[in-house]
Formats: sequence, structure tokens, C-alpha cells
Amino acid sequence: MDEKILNLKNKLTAELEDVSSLVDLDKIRVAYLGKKGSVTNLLKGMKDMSGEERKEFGKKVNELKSGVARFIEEKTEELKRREIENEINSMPKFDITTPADLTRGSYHPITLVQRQCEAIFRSMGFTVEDYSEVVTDYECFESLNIPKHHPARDMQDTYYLENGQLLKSQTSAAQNAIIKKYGKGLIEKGTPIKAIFPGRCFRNEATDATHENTFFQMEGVMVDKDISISNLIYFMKTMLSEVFRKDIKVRLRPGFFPFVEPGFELDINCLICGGEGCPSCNRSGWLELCPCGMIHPEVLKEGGVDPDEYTGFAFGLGLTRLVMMKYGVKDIRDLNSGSLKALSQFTDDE
Ligand code: FA5
Repeated sequence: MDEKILNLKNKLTAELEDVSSLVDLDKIRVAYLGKKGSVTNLLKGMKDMSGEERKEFGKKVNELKSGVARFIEEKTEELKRREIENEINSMPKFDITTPADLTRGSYHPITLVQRQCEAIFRSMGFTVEDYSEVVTDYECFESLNIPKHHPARDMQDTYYLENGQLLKSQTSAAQNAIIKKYGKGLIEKGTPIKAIFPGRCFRNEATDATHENTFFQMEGVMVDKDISISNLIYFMKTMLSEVFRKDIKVRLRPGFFPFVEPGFELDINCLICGGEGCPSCNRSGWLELCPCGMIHPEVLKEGGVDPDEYTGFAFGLGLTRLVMMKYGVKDIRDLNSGSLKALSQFTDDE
């Protein structure tokens, strides 16, 4: 019996040396520790043993069992670490010190990703809208269920102009106009409102690796009969898998915005550090990318759409942060630096 234990240990050690994926490792775990696994089978042979023999053998098998579990745990950690390293190494390399190729012009990376997002949403039947950068208090706040003196205004440190207008602090400022523009078609012809509107936003931020005072968002709305959170999640997932061309980890958590109910924060696993925590994700492993939710009935009503008959979702994608994740740009400020050395490295949307 002792020989059986030793053989099993040697076999496991050899198999663990060869294993290179978490899926295969799980197969090994089941083969050894599962209900019908080799270690579990050893215990079955104990029924024919005498009391003393059984005690001695049981102790050894239990030691083997915890040893096997420890080996597998260590191997799991090692493979996870390797997966993260591979993920990081496979990202396009953005090197701020690369000499600039000034013989030809290039698009700004934000333009490239914005165009890519526009193409993705167009292919799903959305129209692309443009909107001004100077807007009224009504557009940016009041039409969005944020009356004057509402505490939610403190979430954004807004630049006001002397004439009472303001620099758009969020692309949501166009929501009311878009709902009004396409609401007639919805009510009279049953054509759903499906629009995205990218744009530059301004906030008086203390800047850091993920915050700029001037950045891009891309808003999206869809309103029709029976629109639900499932529709919202479907469009978000499709957009992200198309932009990154691979599966990426996201998480959805509750978020508060007065113009949606319920509201969510959609975070993306940081692709700079693979989720370990770094300055680009404020050491949390996650990056706030796309708040979203079901449009608040008051906002639909303000746009002339009956909330008892229609529902809709809205999202506010952080386009500049998406660019950071897509191209591995560690500091958001590099994107506004105007440095041709940095920016001329992006010559197409790949
Ligand atoms: C908003 O601006 C809401 N209008 C989003 C929204 C739309 C919610 C529709 C619900 C429905 P927030 O302030 O969290 O939310 O900004 C949205 C995204 O813009 C953030 O997740 C982030 O990716 C990006 N963002 C915000 N502030 C900055 C900044 N200073 N620098 C760079 N990106 C920023």
C-alpha cells in the first residue's frame, strides 16, 4: 500500500510539471481528488484492513490528500501569474520614447477608437449624433432630473461661463435633445430611438493617471417598448468584445446617477497590470469605464416620451479610458500631451 501512495505521488509530480493551462490543471485535480479520483479510491481499499492497519494507512492517505491539494494550489497560482504575464506581453506596446515618424500624419488614438466604436454601433442600427460643447444648465442637469442645488451636481466640478452656460461635463447633456429629436418617430411609427453621441467633456479635475480636465465620453441611448437591462448588457458586451477582439473581465455594480434607475457602474479589469493593481487603476485592479442604467421615467417624460409605455437604457462610456486600456497607455495625460513622439505611434485601428 505504501508503494501505491509513493507511485501516486510520483505520477502527480510528473503530471504537474507538464501541465500548462488552468483547464488541464482542473482535470488533474478531479482525477486525483474528485469523487472517483485516485486518492479517494485508495481510501476505498481500507475496508479489508485490520483496525491498526486502517488507522496507519488512513493517516498516510490524508497526508497525501492535503499534499496533493497544496501542490495543485501552488500550481494554480503559478499558472494564473503566467496568464497575466502573457496577457500583458500580448498587449500592443506603447512606448513614449519611440522616435517619431514625422514623414506622415496620423490620427489621434482617441479618433481611431471613437471611429471604431461608431462603426460597431452603426452596424447594430444606431445613428451617430454630434452635439455642442457649450451647453445650458437645462441640458446638462435639469433635463436629467438634477434640479438646481441637487447634491448630485457636486459629483462633477463644472466650468461655468459668464453668460450662465457651461462646458459640457458629460455627454448625457445631449440626452434630452436626442429623445426629443427621435421621440416623434418612436410614438408615431414605432421606430426605436437608437443613438450614440461621442463628445469632449470638461471638468475641473485634479489630474492624475486616470483623470484629465478634458476627456472624451461616448453616450448611448436606446428607447422602445420592453427594453430591459438584458438589452443594455448585450450591447455593452458586444461593444467591448469588438473593441478588444477578445474576452475581457468586466464587473457590474450598483451606481447612482439621478437620470437612471436602476443605475450601474461597469468596470473593466485593468489591462495594464492584469488586475494586480497599479497607478493606472488607482491600485484597485479595476477601472471605471462605463456607467449605465435604465433611463429614469422623469427623463423620458421631459423628452416627451410616455414612461408607462416605453422604457430605455443609457450608458456613458469613458472613451479616453477605453483608449488607455486598448493601447496600454499608462497615463491619461500622455493622450493630451500633443507629443508627436507618443501619438504618431498609432497609425490604424489595430
Ligand atoms: C457620467 O458622466 C454619466 N453621465 C454617465 C452615465 C450616462 C451614467 C448614462 C448613466 C447613464 P461619470 O462621471 O462616472 O458618469 O463618467 C463616466 C465615465 O467617464 C467614467 O467611468 C470614466 O470612464 C470617464 N471619466 C469621468 N471623469 C473623467 C476624467 N476626469 N478623466 C477621464 N475620464 C473620465
